[in-house]
Amino acid sequence: MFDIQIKKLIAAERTRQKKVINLIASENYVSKDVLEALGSVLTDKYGEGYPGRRYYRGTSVVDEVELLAQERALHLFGLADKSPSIGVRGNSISSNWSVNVQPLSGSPANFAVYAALVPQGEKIMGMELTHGGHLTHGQKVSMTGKFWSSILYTVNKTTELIDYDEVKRIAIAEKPKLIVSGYTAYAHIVDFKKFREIADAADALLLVDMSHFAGLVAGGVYPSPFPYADIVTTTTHKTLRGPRSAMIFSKVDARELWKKIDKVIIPGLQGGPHFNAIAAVAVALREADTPAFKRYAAQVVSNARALADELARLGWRIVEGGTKTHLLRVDTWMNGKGMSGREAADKLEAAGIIVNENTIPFDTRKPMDPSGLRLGSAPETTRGKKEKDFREIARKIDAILRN
Ligand code: DSN
Repeated sequence: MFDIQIKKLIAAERTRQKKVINLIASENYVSKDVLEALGSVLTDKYGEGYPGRRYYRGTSVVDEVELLAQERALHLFGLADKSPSIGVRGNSISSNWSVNVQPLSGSPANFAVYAALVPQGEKIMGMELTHGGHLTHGQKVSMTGKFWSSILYTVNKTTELIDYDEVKRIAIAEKPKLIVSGYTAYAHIVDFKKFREIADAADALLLVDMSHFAGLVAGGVYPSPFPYADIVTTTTHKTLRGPRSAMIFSKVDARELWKKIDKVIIPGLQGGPHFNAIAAVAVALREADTPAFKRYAAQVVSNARALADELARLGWRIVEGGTKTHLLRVDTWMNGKGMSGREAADKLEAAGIIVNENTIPFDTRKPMDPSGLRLGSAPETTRGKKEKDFREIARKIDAILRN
């Protein structure tokens, strides 16, 4: 590379990544193949539209790239029919699900779903940010909470888990057009069947945002939302271990949700697809469709549990009482007896452990300086760490925070 400044910065980031223990729950380390696809000539090509229906010429190769990504996405999540045929959108496989692989990231993916399916000003219902929901699940500071009227549900104060009866009560009373399930900081298994019943009782669409646990679904260690959801969105760079990108799956039936979503993505919201990212997603999807990835996903969950159990043994309060996924939240504030999440994250960073400060349910502190930390096991599991390593990381965290 001739640009010495950027070259140096890339090298510095590589060194930083190598030196630290990375417990960011939404990060991971991609393969060389994913990086190669990202850094390929595919970045040079414009191709607004969809395969076979573009506004640009010279798209025969990128059409294949996009179709391959769609095909692999449907296959990975068990949505492809056994017998290949011409599919619902001209793909080489048929399926009761359609997938759009063009969203540039998770936030525009969620935004596109609402824009396609919920008239502006109507109600959407998602989980409160401080309890584990995402900004784009209708938080007031997000455009999703400004363009739509958002109803936010919380977890139960005692268990810190979803109270399905309460969510149902709110949904029936408020009658949102769409309910969001799937979170950024919820460490337990979501009962998607119950969410389907809630959505049906409220006559609402069910969107599952599986961004955080998509890799766990692919690896068979987290229940699939597809039997119950109408729409599933996901980013591709967390547990799924791909590049920064996103996908929207929609059920194919008489409602033709996919047609409305496709129209919002382009021409409604985005321009030309990032074909280098789509190719890198295709690579990651193939990598995730292997026995090795299944072992990885199981190890991710087992490692998170080892981390949570050891921290709990050392006296730290784990939100929700533990974890069943790749992430956990630690209450560092402990009703004023401990330290804020920001202070804890600063101390850990100074000692080479990278985490993010995070709110805990019913937090009395602000999101910029909340009461806890969120820890995740996916990146360090990619680096080969096992349960004993994570127990050791827990002891390091304990020693740093108590010092
Ligand atoms: N902010 C991301 C996360 O860390 O979970 C989601 O967008």
